[in-house]
Amino acid sequence: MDYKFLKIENEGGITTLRISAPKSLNALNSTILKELGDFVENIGSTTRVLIITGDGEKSFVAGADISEMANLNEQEGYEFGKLGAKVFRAIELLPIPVIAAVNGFALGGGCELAMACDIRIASAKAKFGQPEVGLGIIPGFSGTYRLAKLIGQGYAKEMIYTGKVIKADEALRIGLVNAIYEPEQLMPAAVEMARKMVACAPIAISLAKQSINENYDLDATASLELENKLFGKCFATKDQKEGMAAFLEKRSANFIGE
Ligand code: CO8
Repeated sequence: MDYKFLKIENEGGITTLRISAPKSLNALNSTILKELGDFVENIGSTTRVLIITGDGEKSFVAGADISEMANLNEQEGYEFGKLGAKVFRAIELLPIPVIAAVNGFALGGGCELAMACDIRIASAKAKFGQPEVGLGIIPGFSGTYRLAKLIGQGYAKEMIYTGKVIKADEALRIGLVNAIYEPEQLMPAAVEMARKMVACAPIAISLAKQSINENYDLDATASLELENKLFGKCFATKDQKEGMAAFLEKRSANFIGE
């Protein structure tokens, strides 16, 4: 599939995906959502880490496309929300790390997209918010779920009920992002983080991600049991033998993803 709204580059196992709809500050219309869904479904094994960012200097993603939503009826609203939620869930379930490099506005569906990624880092110019109630809707791409899980119900409710937009330093303070960089340092920082991940055992990272993701909704006993099972699985991989042999032989490990 040729993408109209996605710009994709791959170097050394690190794929950078830029959402590019300059006329609407990269707002997500249904074509972009379908392109994202297709990209995720066909991502292939050359991508070891995915970085998602927004094209241009101003915006990561300024939300779902308001002009497309303006005249939807209840059923159409349900379907549009379902499409976004499905694509974001597919991103969350990718068996590789996904870093959101938030370069500007991350509002509504943009904040929700960033939250579907494993890790968020931001430009000092980034702004975050769930302004949907000001438009007469609620966060509909899984924002009520993920924001409350990520930063706690109290502050999530304040952000969602007021629709307030917060700056990068406040996003850092509440744990919505891991780190802030000067705008020109954001992508180098994302790539540096991704390189550290590429140097590690891919199956181990994938199992760690599965454990963290699935533990989210389990009780303590089930969580620890799951982690125990996935921990055991690591010992069926060649990379575990290689990683430990390399340590004992005082050399660098050469992981093969098996
Ligand atoms: N949708 C469509 N167009 C947009 C959007 C958007 N979300 N955001 C910006 N644009 C367009 C503007 O309309 C404008 O177009 P034009 O040049 O044709 O007038 C262009 O982008 C540039 O925007 P501005 O002139 O407004 O730029 P400013 O720098 O003045 O302001 C802002 C930037 C603050 C980002 C401002 O554009 C804004 O407030 N945008 C809307 C942000 C917003 O409310 N986002 C949430 C949308 S709702 C949502 O995401 C719901 C997700 C769940 C959906 C569930 C489905 C049922």
